[in-house]
Amino acid sequence: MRGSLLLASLIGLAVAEDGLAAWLRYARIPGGKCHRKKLPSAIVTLNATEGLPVYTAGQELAEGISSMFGKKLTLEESGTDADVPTVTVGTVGAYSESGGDVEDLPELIEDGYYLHISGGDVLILGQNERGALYGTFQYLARLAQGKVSDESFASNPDAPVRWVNQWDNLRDGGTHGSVERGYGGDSIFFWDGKIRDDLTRAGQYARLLASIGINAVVVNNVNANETILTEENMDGLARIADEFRPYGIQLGLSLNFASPQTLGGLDSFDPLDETVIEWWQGITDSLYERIPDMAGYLVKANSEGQPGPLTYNRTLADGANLFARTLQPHGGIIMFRAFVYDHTSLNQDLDWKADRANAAVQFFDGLDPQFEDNVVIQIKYGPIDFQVREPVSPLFAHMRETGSAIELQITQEYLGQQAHLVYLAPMWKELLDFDLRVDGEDSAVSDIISGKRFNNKLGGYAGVANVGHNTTWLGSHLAMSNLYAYGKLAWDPSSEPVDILEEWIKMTFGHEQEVIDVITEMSMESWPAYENYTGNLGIQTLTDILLGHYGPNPASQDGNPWGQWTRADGDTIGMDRTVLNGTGNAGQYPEEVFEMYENIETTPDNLLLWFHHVPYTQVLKSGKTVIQHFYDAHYAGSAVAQSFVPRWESLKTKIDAERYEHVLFRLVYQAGHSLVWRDSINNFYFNKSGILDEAGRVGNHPHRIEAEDMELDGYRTYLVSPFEAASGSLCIVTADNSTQGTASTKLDVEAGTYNVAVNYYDQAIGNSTWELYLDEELVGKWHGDLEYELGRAPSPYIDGHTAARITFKGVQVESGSILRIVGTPDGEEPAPVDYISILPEDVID
Ligand code: GCV
Repeated sequence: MRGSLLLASLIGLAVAEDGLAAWLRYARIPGGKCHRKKLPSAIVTLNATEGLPVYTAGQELAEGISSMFGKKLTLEESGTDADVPTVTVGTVGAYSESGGDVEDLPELIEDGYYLHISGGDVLILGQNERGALYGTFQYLARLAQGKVSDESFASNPDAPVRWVNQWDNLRDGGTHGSVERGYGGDSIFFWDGKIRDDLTRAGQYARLLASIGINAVVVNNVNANETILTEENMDGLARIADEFRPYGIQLGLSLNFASPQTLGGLDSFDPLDETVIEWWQGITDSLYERIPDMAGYLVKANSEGQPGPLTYNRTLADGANLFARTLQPHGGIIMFRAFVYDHTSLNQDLDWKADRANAAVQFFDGLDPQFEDNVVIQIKYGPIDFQVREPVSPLFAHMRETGSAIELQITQEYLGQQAHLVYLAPMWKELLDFDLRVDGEDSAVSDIISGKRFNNKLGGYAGVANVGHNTTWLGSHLAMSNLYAYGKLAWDPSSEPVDILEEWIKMTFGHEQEVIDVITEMSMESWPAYENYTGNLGIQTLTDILLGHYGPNPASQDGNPWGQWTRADGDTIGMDRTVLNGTGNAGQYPEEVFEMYENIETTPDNLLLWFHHVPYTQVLKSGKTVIQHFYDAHYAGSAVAQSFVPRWESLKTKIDAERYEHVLFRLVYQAGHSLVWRDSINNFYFNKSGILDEAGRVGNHPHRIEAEDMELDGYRTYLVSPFEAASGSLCIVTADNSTQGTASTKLDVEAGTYNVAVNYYDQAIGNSTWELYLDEELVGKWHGDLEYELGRAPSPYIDGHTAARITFKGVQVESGSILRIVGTPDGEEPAPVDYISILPEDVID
């Protein structure tokens, strides 16, 4: 593909791209020829062995410079003539052995690198081979951004653990398909219970990850299947590790705690039982025999149905240490998840003090000194589960003797599932910068996990990425900024999200200032916008937590033992997490932070409902009431999402057609779905509270024609559940699965040009067809096939997940025209329609 890129840029055409190369496209640099003199002519790799990172670095340099500048470099194994500008790459040790002067080198820690650029003479030295490759990617990234100036600096990672987690299942099917919470297609590692024969994508993934400083990938789901440990699958894992190794990426493995019983045939999985210990030691030894550089394990225990040590009245430390000890002879580490809670017995009606947010600190209480040195506690950023806004988990303040890692989620499970643009780095940055004030001292989360604050040897980052076989990796080109930013922040949490974004855009979409500006502005506005239209004031993402975690369904959060409660009733809303009256969760934070959250006056508005239970009429620091803030924020957030479409369209001639159209499709969809969110949430809380929107918008839609109010033939009305997912609670569906339905109405608008929007439901159980006519003239025809176009969780229901909008722009409408929609059902999908909006220019509703 790079060859064709080169050719196309030579002849000045925009080229179609499928996203596979992501930010490593090595596209031709504008005006690159002028820079050739500042580039090396030869590459020297020191002590390079094929299949290891320094060798890879040499290949990458040759390919990158040729592709970006059209300059072919020679590859040498030892020094070149002094007058040939050369890029030399290797480890500090190899450089020293080759006679290089290492006396004055800045200090490098594991994985760190030194980069010295002086015209075409470039020296890239890694503390280890991986560091040399990181330095190489950094040099190439600079070139890809058009930076050819001299430079000399060392760069060390902030934390030793910079892992990616994949929630890949061994098989497709079941509730979660091939990749749990994955929106980019099937697993790149597994198929049909085994490791894929063709692991090309695994190698390509490793290349991408190495370029952003990641050092390990846990390849299988934390909801682990014991059959990952069959002899055949262990052989397969070794093949994945072989694909990773040239890029310095180590393989990590999720384990199912009960494997000694379910796979090994033992009658127990008690972590203190000698036969169980021996069994695990045997497994670990045979894995390391196959994969001597394996990174270690990841374990989810006693959580959401996963087995664990508590079954035997053993502690979580007993569980973690079991694996830690088997790994110690091999130098491996165990990432033990703090995501431990009981989803079966929490009851919000019986116990005002019940709180899932308390679980992690309670379960790990007192265990800190008991963990082995090679245990890292992997803690989700917030106390619940990857919500649009959470305070940082208080557990970070409790793990002092044991290293901890923050678990971030690149895959947007609760944040739009890659069908909505949400750039996550600003949220991560806020979390990493948050100062927990442990013992009244500076205690930024980033300093706790790097090991600096409590002097821990281990710690760092785990990012749940969940890429898939789709060429876009994550299912959306723009979502790849999140993967890129994750690596960059894990390397250096002091980096600014906006800077990271701009470098990503340059490498991914090119150097045109307008392209950089538009994508930067849209991305930086996207998290606040999404928060605005999905869940404000710390109430969490008000999604359907029982199904899909995608569309709106606030009622689903309460009344079940999952504990993601809002405690909304007719007058009040929010979780009381104070020590004084509530669940006591605020008391799990160190003193200064506790005081801030305990007191409603000092709790920031954006976490008000996380920590306090208040009336809808509670006045915020902004002067608005809670309910009015809800209404306004939902309108403001969805208005931003509407604006993404024209902003992206302004880049039409500046971006290759394939990626332009792919992104446009998603942004148009997001604009429509943000309205579904806005109206669902506003209707829901209006219905609950009975408080009118001061601006008169909620429940008042003068441009809408409700489908149920039209003349129906072959269609019937249908009460939608949840009610707020339909305008007026009702939609229409065809009378049966085989009869066409028609809904018509006479338009009562002035003659003119309008945008005509149709809100319909696209379920994953058929591909209905809709046709829209004005006075017998076809305005548009579309199919219910979003389940193939978007990777987001499919839903069979008529609900907030499946609600969608299609808009026909610039339609000439006559007063008294007959508007008719014809729906043809397919499979089980009854061509559902919610409403039609006849919108004057610039009106969205
Ligand atoms: C892998 C949430 C997700 C689950 C996930 C779990 C976890 O509950 O919805 O899909 O399971 O978190 O992180 O273990």
